[in-house]
Amino acid sequence: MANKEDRFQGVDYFNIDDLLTEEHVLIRDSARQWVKQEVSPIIEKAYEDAKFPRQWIKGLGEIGAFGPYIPEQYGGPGLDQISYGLLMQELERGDSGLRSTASVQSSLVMYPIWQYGSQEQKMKYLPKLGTGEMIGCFGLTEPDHGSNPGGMVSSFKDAGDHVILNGAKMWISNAPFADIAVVWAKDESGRIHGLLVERGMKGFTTPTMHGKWSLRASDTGELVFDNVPVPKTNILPNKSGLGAPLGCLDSARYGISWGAIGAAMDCYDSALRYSKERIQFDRPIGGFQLQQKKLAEMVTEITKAQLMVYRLGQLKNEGKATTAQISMAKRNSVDMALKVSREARQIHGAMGITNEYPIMRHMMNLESVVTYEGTHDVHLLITGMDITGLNAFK
Ligand code: TGC
Ligand code: FAD
Repeated sequence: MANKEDRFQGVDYFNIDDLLTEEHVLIRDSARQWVKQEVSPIIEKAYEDAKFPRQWIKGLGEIGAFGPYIPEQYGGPGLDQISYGLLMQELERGDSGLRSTASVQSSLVMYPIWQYGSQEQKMKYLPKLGTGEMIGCFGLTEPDHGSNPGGMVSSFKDAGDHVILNGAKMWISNAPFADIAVVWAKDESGRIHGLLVERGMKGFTTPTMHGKWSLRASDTGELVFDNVPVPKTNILPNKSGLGAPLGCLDSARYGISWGAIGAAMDCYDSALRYSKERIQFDRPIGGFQLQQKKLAEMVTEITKAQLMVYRLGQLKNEGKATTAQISMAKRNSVDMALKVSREARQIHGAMGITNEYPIMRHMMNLESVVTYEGTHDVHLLITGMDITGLNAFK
């Protein structure tokens, strides 16, 4: 079992660090240090066991990874969007499943409560979600509605002071151990609303999904609602319609656009080091032009993606980032990271398929990341729609 020293050094070919504030660097470096100490020593075992190590939750809260941009009045650190991006980059450098847990908690659970919730809901849930005392999940996808969530069939009926919820969600990150689920379902008129469904509510179960060869260090499950009575005070009052869950996705996709670069950085960092240490034909393999081509193209693509997400972060800080810009960045970063992981795998030769190195794990993880939060195709069609004004979905 791999338990080697984590020698990751970061990748900054265009001196992007010069654009960061002291606070950004401090946040990034603390997260990097935490990942080296707490994640790297056990990630390969967690991956093999297909278990999310729950002992990470407290530390994630302490480094500010749960709702970094949530204001202080709700117990959050009130950081900017570039800080959020840097945190996701460092976590996904450790493992995409780790970043998933932080993405879901921040952008898919805390964000909708903060943006669409009542004052009571914010005060009840946000501080505990921020520390990790409470863990949440986000139920949008259904067995028959993945890319097309607007077709969902989960629904609820009015029953006085509560509603009765029926339906099922699948592929839900953190479902097996979440304390609370933000669930999207239709009312009797067919309008989509967000409901806060708590573990322990009658008729609510969260079976674990097994058999993943990707994102194994993240627990994935179903959400099953069999006549679940949900108090009306648990419905998010301030936004409804498909735009409500899609607004959360904008925030999560933004985080992934940074996160996937972290996975690519780890693959490149490992491949560069390996290319200098591995000797064949009496020379380090890094001296061969074919290996240099791979490495040079990897660092070029990482740098291009870094510049895109940094600018996107500035736009997000100014409240100007569009859904289409976020789609382009999510798609570009994940596609780039997948290609980098495949090239890095080749540079490591046979060792690249083992858990002595992080490459194959990142590569397998990225096969989930390229599908969830909108597939590679869906994001291309969002860009296509934006530039042509023509909707390919309808
Ligand atoms: P469409 O008709 O285009 O839009 C419906 C309404 O929503 C509005 N809207 C948005 N609002 C806010 N933010 C956005 N990003 C928005 N995009 C659209 C839109 O203006 C409209 O509003 P209104 O008032 O006119 O009703 O919707 P559509 O049904 O044609 O679908 C468009 C499409 C395909 C792009 C969308 O459905 C989509 O993005 N599909 C992909 C689904 C997806 O990404 N699912 C992710 C599930 S969560 C997940 O994967 C978590 S993984 C977590 C982890 O582990 O990290
Ligand atoms: P489908 O929508 O069936 O797509 C299948 C293929 O058809 C894809 O290649 C797609 O690009 C293509 N396609 C679909 N429509 C079009 C079109 N109009 N034009 C061209 N091609 C098209 N969901 C949640 O709600 N919460 C979660 O926490 C969550 N976590 C996840 C964790 C993991 C590990 C995974 C793998 C998924 C998770 N998901 C979650 C679900 C994820 O969001 C969906 O898998 C994703 O949206 C795609 O849906 P689908 O798998 O049903 O694919």
